[in-house]
Amino acid sequence: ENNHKSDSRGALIVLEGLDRSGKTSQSSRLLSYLEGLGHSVESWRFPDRNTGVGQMISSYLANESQLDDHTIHLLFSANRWEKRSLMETKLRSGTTLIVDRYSFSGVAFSSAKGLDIEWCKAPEIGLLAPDLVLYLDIPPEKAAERGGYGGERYEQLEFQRKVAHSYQILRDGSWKTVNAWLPFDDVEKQLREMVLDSVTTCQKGKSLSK
Ligand code: DGP
Ligand code: NA
Ligand code: NA
Repeated sequence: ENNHKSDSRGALIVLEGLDRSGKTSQSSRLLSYLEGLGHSVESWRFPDRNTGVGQMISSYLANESQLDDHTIHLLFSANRWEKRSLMETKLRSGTTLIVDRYSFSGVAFSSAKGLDIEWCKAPEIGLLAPDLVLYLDIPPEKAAERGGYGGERYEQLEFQRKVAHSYQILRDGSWKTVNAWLPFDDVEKQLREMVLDSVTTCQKGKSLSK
C-alpha cells in the first residue's frame, strides 16, 4: 500500500573499492562504532566463502580451479542472491548491514576483463538496493604499496588499474567517495558521519528498494 508509512528498518551500507583500499578494516571499525551507539548492526562481506557457491569462488580466486569469465561472474552473483532473503529479513527487523563488496564489485571486476557492462549488470537486477555506497578511493599504485597483495587471482597492479577504471564508469551521484589513502583514522572519521546519517534516515522509515 502506497500510503502506508513503512516501518523503521536497518540500513544497507556497502563499501566498495580496489583490493587493499582498506574496506575490511573500515567495516570492522564501523561495526564497533555503531554497536557502541547501541545500534543493531552486522558486518557482512561478498563473496561469502562459506556457502557451496562461495567455496567454488574461493577456489577460483586461489587459482585452484579455472572457470569461464561468464561462469564465474554468475557464481559471484548467485552468491549474493543466496543471501538476499536473509538480508531482507535482517534489514526489516531493524539490523543495519555493513557490507564489504556488493553488486558494483561484480560489475567492476568482470567488465575489467572485457565483458560487456550491460551483460554484467543483468543478474544483479532485483537484489536489494544499497542505502549508501561508500567508495574508498585509492590510486592502484598506492594500494599496491600497502604491504603487498595476498596473491589471489585479481591482485595485480595492471588488473586493478582496469578495475579502477570500471568503478569510475559505474560511480554516480549517489555514491559517497572517501579519500582512502589518508591515515585509517581520518578515513574512519569521514565514514562515521555518512553512515550515521544513513542509519538515522532508515530508522525514520525510508522504504526498502530493489
Ligand atoms: P575480497 O574477499 O573482498 O578480497 O574479494 C575477493 C576478490 O574477488 C577481490 O579481488 C575482488 C573480487 N570480487 C569480489 N566480488 C566480485 C564479483 O562479484 N565479481 C568478480 N568478478 N570479482 C569479485
Ligand atoms: Na582480496
Ligand atoms: Na577486502
